[in-house]
Amino acid sequence: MYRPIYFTLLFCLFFSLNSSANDGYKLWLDYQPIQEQSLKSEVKSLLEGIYFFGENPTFDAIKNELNLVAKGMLNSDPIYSKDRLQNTTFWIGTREQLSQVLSLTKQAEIKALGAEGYWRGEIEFEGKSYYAIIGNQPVGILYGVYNWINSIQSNTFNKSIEFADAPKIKLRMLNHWDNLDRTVERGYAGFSIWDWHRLPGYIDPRYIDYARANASIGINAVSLTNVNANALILTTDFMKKAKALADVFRPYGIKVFLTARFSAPIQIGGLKTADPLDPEVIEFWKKKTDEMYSFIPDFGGFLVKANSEGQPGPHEYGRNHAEGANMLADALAPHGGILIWRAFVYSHEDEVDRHMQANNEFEPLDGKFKDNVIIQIKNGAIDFQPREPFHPLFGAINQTNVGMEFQITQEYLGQATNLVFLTPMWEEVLKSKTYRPTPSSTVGSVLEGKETNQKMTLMAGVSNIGTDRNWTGHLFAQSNWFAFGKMAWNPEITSEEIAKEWTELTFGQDQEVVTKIDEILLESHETAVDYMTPLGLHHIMGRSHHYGPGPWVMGGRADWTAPYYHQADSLGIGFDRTSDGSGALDQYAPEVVQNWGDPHQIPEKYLLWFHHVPWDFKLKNGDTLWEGIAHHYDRGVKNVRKMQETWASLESKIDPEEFDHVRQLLEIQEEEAEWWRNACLLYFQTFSNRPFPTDIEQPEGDLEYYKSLMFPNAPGI
Ligand code: BDP
Repeated sequence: MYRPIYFTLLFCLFFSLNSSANDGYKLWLDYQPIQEQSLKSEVKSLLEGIYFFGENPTFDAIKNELNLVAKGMLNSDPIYSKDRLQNTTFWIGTREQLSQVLSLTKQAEIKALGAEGYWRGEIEFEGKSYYAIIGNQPVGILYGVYNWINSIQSNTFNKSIEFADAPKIKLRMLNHWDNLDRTVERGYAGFSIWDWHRLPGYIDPRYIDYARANASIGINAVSLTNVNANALILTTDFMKKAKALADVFRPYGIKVFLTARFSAPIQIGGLKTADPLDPEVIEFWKKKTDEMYSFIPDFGGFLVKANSEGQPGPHEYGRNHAEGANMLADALAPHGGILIWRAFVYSHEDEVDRHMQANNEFEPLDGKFKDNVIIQIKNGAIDFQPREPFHPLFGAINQTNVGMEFQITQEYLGQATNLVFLTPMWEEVLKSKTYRPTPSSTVGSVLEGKETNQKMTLMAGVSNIGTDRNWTGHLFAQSNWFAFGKMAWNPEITSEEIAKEWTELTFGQDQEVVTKIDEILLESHETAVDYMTPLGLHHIMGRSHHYGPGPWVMGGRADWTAPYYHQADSLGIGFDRTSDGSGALDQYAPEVVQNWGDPHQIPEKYLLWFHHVPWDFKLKNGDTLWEGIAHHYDRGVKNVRKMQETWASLESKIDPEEFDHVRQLLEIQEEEAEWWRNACLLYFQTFSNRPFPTDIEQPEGDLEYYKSLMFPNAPGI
């Protein structure tokens, strides 16, 4: 494939000298001058008469943001008044602080929005009208301010329209898989932004921008460290470092969590055991937790990966997950802390289909976990594959708090070279009907706590953030960070809404730009599934780094090989998980079993996930399965080219640095899509023994060559 390398070099040189080009650092908070005159004067009149009903660190954070808004949008400074009535136009305060000037009805309306909700609109007082942003707590106001800023950025601000909102999920959390040496497990955007070595003395300004970005999309919790945890994070030195970060994040409403290594009592406590029922172990965790709270009084709690992929856990001592989790939950409870226990468990010693292992472990324990435990469940039962049917645990347990774990970092979805907007995939999962505990239940309604009396709700996303100047490696990967926050705030939001919002905030409101970028975003996930794992194929990527195709990967533990999952043979392909096969399908509600149990009924996107079907199986469009597989792979490649063309057509309207960054990455994506298609089709052809359909671009290259490719230094391992 021809790459205009000189063109690229020229561009790089040009941008390194031209500081006005956009490197993406400001994310969706790039406050550009307001073009529209009436909006401009409206915003100006508000920013020149701000009155805060009190003082606190969150109000300082709001002031900082308003300063940036005034500078960027109006090239001026805001004016903060000391007197509520003198020349003020814009009031900011809590419901209580404004109680004197609010009607009782308005007070009740705002109260109902809860701790993090906000209301913004006009209030009349003594014959004059003021614009106000009000919440029950300062953090609600902060969210309201960001929402107000967004409305200006997207040119929809109208003073006379009231707007109120509140989150539907309580804990909206990023999980960083960051190691203490600053490498990031499955990180594709440079190193960890946590500079542990220079903490606590040095506060990188980037921490504040990180907190601003999170608060602007409603994220209120972060777990700083890898789930494959290092016990050192629980030593006093590291607690001081974590405290420094917690202090930066607090005004932005963000709580810090840490990952706890189950064997820490042995590694840093000098004990001989980590048995959760051992009195010395219990005492170790109690003391550790108390110490943690002495540094971080609002510490969120611990996140734990136990007895999975070689991580230590309660099973070593003959104890179950509930006994392990509850012991830690007891240590946290007096401080109001939360224990998040991951359901991503499977063992190579267990012969049972990996798909089934989490349910087998957790279903019998339903109701046995303490109230301050949340079970964090990945969206699907295998592992963040390009597409997975929803995890059967959603709906199966209903006397335990459950939370969602999505993966924002694109471990299996093209890492930092592929443009893939993940929201349609998340939306598909959230809208999936679980039929349990009630016939109308969906994954989303279960998560929102609507179906049970679950008090604590959680949506976690594995972060895609690193030290790259644009934070996420690929500029478009910013959309996934943004979308995650929006979805955690409101799991009922649609992909279209998020795409439009992100595009407008990132690229402005030119209609052609918005329409075309939204089209790219909204088609990108299906496109990636087509050229990677169509029709329910899964886990066929390169070994360990998970970069590129590897349907031939064999050797070592069976559940880390590809044939374990695709089961291709001369008769057909796919994993039979019906009752004739592994039986995993039976872990779902009977309605799901009925819908998905028949290969002719199941949505084709899940076909090979649950069924082993013959190569000549007829698909709905008349293709045989073999032809269908080939057509999907081919369509994936062609759609990447379509994305390239659409992007190219926007050249004159996009910042040149951003344009070229995405242009180059789309070229890599095209090559990688072709690689996936060629390698997978050539490999599967050795089983199907059928020719490729004539209407597809014939896969070129040699299977042995694709198999020989090695990437020992691929990122994220
Ligand atoms: C897999 C990753 C691995 C993680 C694991 C987990 O490949 O690096 O440690 O998930 O979620 O997706 O614990």
